Amino acid sequence: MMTLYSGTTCPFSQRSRIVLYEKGMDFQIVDVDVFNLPEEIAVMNPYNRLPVLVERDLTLHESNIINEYIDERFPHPQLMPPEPVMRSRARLFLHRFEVELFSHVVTLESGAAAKGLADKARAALRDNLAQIVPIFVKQKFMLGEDFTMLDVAIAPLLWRLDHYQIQLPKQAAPLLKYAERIFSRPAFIDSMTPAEKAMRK
Ligand SMILES: N[C@@H](CCC(=O)N[C@@H](CS)C(=O)NCC(=O)O)C(=O)O
Repeated sequence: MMTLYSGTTCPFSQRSRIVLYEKGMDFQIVDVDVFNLPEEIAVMNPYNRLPVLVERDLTLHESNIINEYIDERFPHPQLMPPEPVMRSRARLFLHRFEVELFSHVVTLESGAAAKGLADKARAALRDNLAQIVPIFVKQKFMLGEDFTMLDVAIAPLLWRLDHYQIQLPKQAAPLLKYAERIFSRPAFIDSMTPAEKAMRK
């Protein structure tokens, strides 16, 4: 059985929890306090971060790498596009999310960020999210009509917009509607910890 070491408030861990619940197979989640990491995490992940996935003699870190492994191991429902061109486009998007969005999420998550830095991170997130709004005027999910790994990757950020004190302009309504579509999925609801549920009214 797979075991996921997951931070109870960690957006990257939430990504992997969403994938596990979307697949509907047997797994175990070990809740970890991100601000008080047990020593075993450093043994499993040289960067001492969550999430970490263990299955028999395989130990993985990095949420996107963990998620692709789960997707290949349990192919239904498939979350990465099946065909090589779309698959590589999806990977490029995932990379851009990390550079343009989640680098700023990391700043906000590290409670130690100075106020100026945190405000810059909020502004960058607001502006970069505003740029993807037109996608959702035309389609239901990031890559088209189906829920994919890209929707998994961005969902924890969309859930935390109020929690991070990010205010999007009125024109972002299609993005917020898209977020609601993700939030209503049973796997998304099941993936949340009590601390995450409390982040949004
Ligand atoms: N790029 C990593 C980011 C993981 C990450 O930053 N995890 C945070 C919690 S949300 C963590 O473990 N922080 C503990 C620390 O840095 O001491 C991923 O996608 O898994």
